[in-house]
Amino acid sequence: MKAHLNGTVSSDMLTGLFAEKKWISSKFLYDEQGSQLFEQITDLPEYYQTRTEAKILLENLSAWKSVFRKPAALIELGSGSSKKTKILLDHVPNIESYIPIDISEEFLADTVTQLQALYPGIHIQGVSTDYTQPFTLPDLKGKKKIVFFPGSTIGNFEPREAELFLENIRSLLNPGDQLILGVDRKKDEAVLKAAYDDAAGVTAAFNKNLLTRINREHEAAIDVDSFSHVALYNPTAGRIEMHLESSREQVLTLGGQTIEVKKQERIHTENSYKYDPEDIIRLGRASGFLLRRVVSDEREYFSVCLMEVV
Ligand code: AVI
Repeated sequence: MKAHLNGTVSSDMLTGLFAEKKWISSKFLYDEQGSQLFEQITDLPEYYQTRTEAKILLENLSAWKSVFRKPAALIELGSGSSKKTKILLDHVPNIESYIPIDISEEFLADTVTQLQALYPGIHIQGVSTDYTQPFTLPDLKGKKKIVFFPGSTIGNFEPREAELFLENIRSLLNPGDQLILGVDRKKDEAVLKAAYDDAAGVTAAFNKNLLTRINREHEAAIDVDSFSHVALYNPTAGRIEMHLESSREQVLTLGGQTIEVKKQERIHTENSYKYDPEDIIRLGRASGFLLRRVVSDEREYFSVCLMEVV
């Protein structure tokens, strides 16, 4: 999967470092190196999410076939290489059009060319945009629309942001249109922590790459090795948090300004919210969707939710 919350070069990246509780937005995790590291994360033994979601999709084809009982358009948010979508395109009849949406124009154009050759019977039209911002869809001539948002990316939105985001998606749809949403569930803390603090240190490298990016893009000289990766589960908020913890007291010099960092002070870099079905019902109610069906793996680690516009 490609990065979906692609950040651009901007001082936006530094704002949170001047706050009382330091933070950097997780959208900046996905520069070229970060996107490659994320790709590696999805193959890690501890990161069950990607594998589990693909398995759920493949083992429940009748559920997706019933969504596409009538010919419809499939719209994917943050399509990347459309790896998981191929499961649907390969097995589900009645997908008349496929609209992959991705921020990376070049990558999207390549994917569309490749997919069109593989699926000549499906009309494929890419939309290059930041789908987290309001956008419009091409004219789908009254066809039923099925939005596909896999990967549990919804978990990286703050709860209120997630509601507003889905409300915005809802505004592009009509009653009866549906959303297929992948979410990572609440579970044993040790399983969650391992998924975000793997033995090979790939997630640590992914997190620390934020500092490398700041050094490169802001001519800073942060000693990346003086920070360590911290992943913890916050049960009250129902989320995994990633932080970067300073091993010593130090002063960071950034764009001509200085920032004091205490020993063991943390910079908060990502939240990954976990959603059980009751959380999805609530999210749906707040954004104009009704939860129709939850399909999970046998361990109930991950769910693919079918939601309908009301
Ligand atoms: C992209 N997103 C769903 C990942 C997650 O699990 O929240 C990002 C990630 N962060 C650390 N590992 C993976």
